[in-house]
Amino acid sequence: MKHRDLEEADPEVYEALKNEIERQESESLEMIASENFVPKQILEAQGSVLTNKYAEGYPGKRYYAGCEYHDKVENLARERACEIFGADHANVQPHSGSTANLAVYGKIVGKDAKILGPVLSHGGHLSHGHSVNMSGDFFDFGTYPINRETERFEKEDVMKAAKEHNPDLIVCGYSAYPREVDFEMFREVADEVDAILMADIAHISGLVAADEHMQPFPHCDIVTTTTHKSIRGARGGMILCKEEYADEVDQAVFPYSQGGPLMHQIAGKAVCFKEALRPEFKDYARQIKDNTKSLAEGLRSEGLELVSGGTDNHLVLVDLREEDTTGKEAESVLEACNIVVNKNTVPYDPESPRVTSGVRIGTPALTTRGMEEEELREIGEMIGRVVKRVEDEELHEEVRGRVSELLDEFPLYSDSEVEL
Ligand code: DSN
Repeated sequence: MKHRDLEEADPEVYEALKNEIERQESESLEMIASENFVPKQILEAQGSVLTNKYAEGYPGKRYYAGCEYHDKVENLARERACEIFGADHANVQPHSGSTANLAVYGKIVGKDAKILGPVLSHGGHLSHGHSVNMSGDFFDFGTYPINRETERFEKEDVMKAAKEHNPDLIVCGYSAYPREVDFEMFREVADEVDAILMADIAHISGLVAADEHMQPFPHCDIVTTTTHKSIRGARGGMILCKEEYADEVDQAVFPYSQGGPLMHQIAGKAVCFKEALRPEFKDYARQIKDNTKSLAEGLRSEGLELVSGGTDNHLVLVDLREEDTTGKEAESVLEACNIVVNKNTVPYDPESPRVTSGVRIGTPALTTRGMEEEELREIGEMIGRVVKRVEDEELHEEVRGRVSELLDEFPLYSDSEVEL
């Protein structure tokens, strides 16, 4: 086997990677609510020799020999995850948040089970029972809506849906919900219909880790998450649970729904959890929330409406129903201004999911760059102006200029001594 530098071995892939570093560093303001930038130590763990080994099973109970260091790494990840989230047990092997959810549905309640999840267009995720997703195809999902008046999930609506559907498991936790998830309220509903309560905290796990959001435990029985959004770690998934579900959760992941774990990713998760346990991470999570509030103020100062009137977490959902544009157009015009957001349905959206009447905007990635309230308020104002004047090329040019200045002022990787 001959080792070569990537540049020499595969110049095409090398060039694409270099271009992507450049894009992330200095071409646009990253405001997709589910994205973030990991530090070099996580990239290093993910790019490690742990990719070379099969490690089916769990620490101390592997199917192949030679797993001493894999056990060490996986145990570190599991212990740190339990410490962060106050869980009795952690399974760090799911390849993604969707596979974590499917593993729980498939093994914990089984294929004939009734499950209750949020309406997708009211903030849910495809893996919460949408008909185009395996979750909606294989399981009998019912849905609960967001309240039309408050634009929040209210107990009376969830209870009504739960009594009608009589689920074995209820899913709470969302991809586009700007408010705190009231796990305690969901517990009350779950108890009323004798259902298991599962929270999907993929979006908010960084806030939960820092105690900047209500804790899902002890209210929830099982908690799934990704590890690469607000918690800022290696891309992947995880399942946390109370002791009584520990064995079943482990079986749900391996051998029920996955084979060999991606041990290099698990190393990245372990490093992420170490970072999340540092006091600085609490400051980061607090800053995410402060930044999102400032972003909301900036948007509102330009006359834009926000779903539920504001935000408690890392994202806002702009309601464009009163504007002269759609989510699709706003996303595209903002991208042309080098501000990256995504179109998103708003509750009771008259437009299709391909067009939508909203945009979802998040702050974890810009907070990682070091931006604070002043910058986020200014960015909110810029977004507001662009959305109100989608055809004003002169304004777009001006915004591109200011975006470029902000990117220079808040470097991502380029001011570090490490080479990527
Ligand atoms: N794609 C993610 C999001 O943007 O919310 C969810 O998996």
